[in-house]
Amino acid sequence: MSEDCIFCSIVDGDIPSRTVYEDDETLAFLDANPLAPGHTLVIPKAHHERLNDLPEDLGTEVFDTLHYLVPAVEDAVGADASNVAFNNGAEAGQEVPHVHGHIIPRFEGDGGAP
Ligand code: DGP
Repeated sequence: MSEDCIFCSIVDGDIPSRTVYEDDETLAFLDANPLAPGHTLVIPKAHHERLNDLPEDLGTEVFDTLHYLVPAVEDAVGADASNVAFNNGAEAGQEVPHVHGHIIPRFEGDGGAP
């Protein structure tokens, strides 16, 4: 837990979010600024800023959640495909310094990758 981390506040329930999935180690919720319907973020509950900082076993938990959720999110919104991405570090566009993977549903004819 980091005092001034938005995503830690979501884990703690201090900031509301739309939960998509939760287990002991990971949480998934809808992105507040969705790039597509169903745009979902998957995070470790524990605070780690970047993938580089993530213990290997927790990385496995995050990947397991992504592996389960990608087809579930696609099915839920009727998507044909999805972009699954991590912005890793501020210079790479990471705005929230708590590891998170994006699941961005994609639809035929929607214009290609973001
Ligand atoms: P990134 O650029 O990879 O750090 O993406 C951060 C994402 O987090 C961005 O798509 C918007 C989302 N986001 C930021 N603040 C909040 C919040 O308070 N709630 C939710 N649900 N999403 C947020």
